[in-house]
Amino acid sequence: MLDKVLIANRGEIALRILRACKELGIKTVAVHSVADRDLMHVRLADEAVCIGPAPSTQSYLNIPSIISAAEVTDSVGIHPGYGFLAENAGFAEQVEQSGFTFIGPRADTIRLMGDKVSAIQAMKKAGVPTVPGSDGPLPEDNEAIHKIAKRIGYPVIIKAAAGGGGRGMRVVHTEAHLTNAVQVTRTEAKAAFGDETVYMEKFLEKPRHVEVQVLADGQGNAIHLYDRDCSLQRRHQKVVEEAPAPGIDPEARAAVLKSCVDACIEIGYRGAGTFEFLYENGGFYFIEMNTRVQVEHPVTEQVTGVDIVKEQLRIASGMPLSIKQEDVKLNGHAFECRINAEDPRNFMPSPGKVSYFHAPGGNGVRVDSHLYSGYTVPPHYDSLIAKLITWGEDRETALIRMQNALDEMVVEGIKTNILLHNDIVRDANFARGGVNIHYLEKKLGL
Ligand code: MV4
Repeated sequence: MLDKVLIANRGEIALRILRACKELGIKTVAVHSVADRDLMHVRLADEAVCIGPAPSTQSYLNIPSIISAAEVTDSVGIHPGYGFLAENAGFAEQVEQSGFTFIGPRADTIRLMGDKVSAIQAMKKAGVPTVPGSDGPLPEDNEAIHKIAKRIGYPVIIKAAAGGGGRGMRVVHTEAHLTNAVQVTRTEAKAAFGDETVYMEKFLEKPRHVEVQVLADGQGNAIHLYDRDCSLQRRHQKVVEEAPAPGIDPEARAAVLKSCVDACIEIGYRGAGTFEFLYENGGFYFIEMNTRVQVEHPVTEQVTGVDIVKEQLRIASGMPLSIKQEDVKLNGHAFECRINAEDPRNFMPSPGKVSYFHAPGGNGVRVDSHLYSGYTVPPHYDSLIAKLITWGEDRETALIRMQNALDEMVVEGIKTNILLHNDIVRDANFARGGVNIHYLEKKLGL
């Protein structure tokens, strides 16, 4: 097992990783910016190193600073968490070249998935169902582009190969708008990512966002931990997630889960990963793969009993998967509400001092949060302050527990989106299950 792990992140996920390390007897190193001296995990870590000023470009994204911190503390592994450097292939490469273990996939796997065109091609080849599309980058020639769109059928969507997560996309409804849309998306992609490569897909109008969690040890073993539904989102920011995805066609689901496991074996995947799909009219369509632990991983942990972060640490230590597919049993249902420090009227971040915090509790309630009374939420980072997770033997029980938990939770001194969550978990359509990716924005009148 890794002797000492440096946690290259902050907030709730840094605390989550720290707890997993402690359970495994791994020593911990917290790295933090000047603005983050008072983070909960910094207090709890065996060692702490300040890696730079508050802006993340100078601290949590500062690769030399993080690798230096690993060197001076004699760390063995580096866990990137999510966001920041988690899916930066260059970082993974430098970590390994400096003699440390990157707790995640190999750098070339991260690179393969970072380019959405190569990710789709690899998955299609491995038998994962994909969206009808250009099957590669769009050519220069306009006539050729029009031919591809005609074959796919309008509406189509133009996406940047270096994009993902909703950045650099444009929907085209008719032939007349195609040339311009491709041109504008290319220009934006070049400016935002330094890569003007774009590709085309059939635009699915009312899909759900359903994703599959996998674990693979890079030694020929791979399993899935079933699926999650993350359709409830606003401006590509997930708001509520649940596991398993409700009301999915059983045959389509069994097939897609198997295809994800097969793909992991085929590409020699190592670590935790997520296959993102659009789900529409009973069919799954792969769009992207995430090569990190995700914010919403706890809902999967609650319904499978598998500790995903501990598995990441075991895999990085060179151990084979500790669980076999047949041992993974789906048990009950789980929801996660992302609690953000934000203004409920305009969704603007609302940092500041938390004068009082009371976490909910009771049967089937989990709170992943670094918050405490007296903590000041800095303005420099993501506004996620807590993840409220509830489990129940069935979906209705998990939902009632979420309603109660939200009522119990108290955050004073800053604005939060708790009232928005209160509204969502009492929404009749949401209670029924299976709303599509546009539901929340429609409900909010956007
Ligand atoms: C799509 C799509 C419809 N058709 N692709 C947005 C985020 C990025 N991961 C992919 N996205 C989409 N790709 C095709 N072919 C609709 C979206 C989309 C979306 C997807 C998942 C969750 C929320 C979304 C919100 C708007 C658009």
